Amino acid sequence: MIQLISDLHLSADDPALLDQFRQYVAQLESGDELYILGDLFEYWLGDDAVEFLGHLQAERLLSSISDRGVQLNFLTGNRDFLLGRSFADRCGMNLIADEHILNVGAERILLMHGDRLCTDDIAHQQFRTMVRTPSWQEGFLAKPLVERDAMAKLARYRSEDGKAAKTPQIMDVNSTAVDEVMRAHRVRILIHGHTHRPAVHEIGSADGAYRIVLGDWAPGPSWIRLTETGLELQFAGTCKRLAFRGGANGRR
Ligand code: LP5
Ligand code: MN
Repeated sequence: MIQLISDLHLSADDPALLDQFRQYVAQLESGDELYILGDLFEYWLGDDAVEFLGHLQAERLLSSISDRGVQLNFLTGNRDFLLGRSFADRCGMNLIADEHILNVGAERILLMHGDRLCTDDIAHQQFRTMVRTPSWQEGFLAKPLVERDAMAKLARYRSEDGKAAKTPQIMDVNSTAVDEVMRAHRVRILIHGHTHRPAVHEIGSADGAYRIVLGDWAPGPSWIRLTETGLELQFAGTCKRLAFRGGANGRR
């Protein structure tokens, strides 16, 4: 079975959330696949900062999941984009690209974190471009942890401050960006997180095309269960289902 989650925003300040994650993963069995679509962590300062950020228990939990034979796949979000191969290897996780194609039966499904699709949010796209530059990352990771932490806290503060002045539309995905990325990958199903607006959207511009958005984990877990015949999105005690038509691949 395949399951997908995103936007837990784990932090050492919230041990109850880690407990919820532990309870959720307990139902996964050997041979299952778990896809984490970014922002598993509240913020990430580099793979050398696990102890500093109080994430040793989270690391142990992730390792125990992969030790049980569950395939762990991780694509980074705008909070934990600095999570790298060293941490992933320690936890037995595969790192996958922000535009990852998941083949399930006859379906090709595009997986993303989602922030790249928020193209109306110019300030975010500028910030994103800067922090995704290898030279910027090299410089940041070379700084002492305390300095990195201060910068991250300032960025978080500025982000919250900036969000208060943005309209909900600006912070949602742009429909043209969605259309373009789905056409480029020739998919009719896109799954992402980031916006914390869980839903199954039918995309009007193409027949039988859907955008499915995972929820965050406040107040409770949100996940997608995926099979060859369809998917179920769970959030806040609600379940939305989508049946795959089958055989419609590559029509876009
Ligand atoms: O994260 P969220 O959901 O609150 O908001 C996002 C966008 N914000 C971000 C910024 C992150 O929250 C910061 C994450 C910290 C990562 C830690 C490591 C790297 C440290 C980097 C230090 C420079 O992604 C927000 C969107 C919103 O989603 C909805 O889509 O609107 O975008 C912004 O707020 C863009 C802002 O312009 C970001 C401004 C950050 C400015 C940083 C300056 C700090 C300089 C420090 C120099 C000493
Ligand atoms: Mn995000």
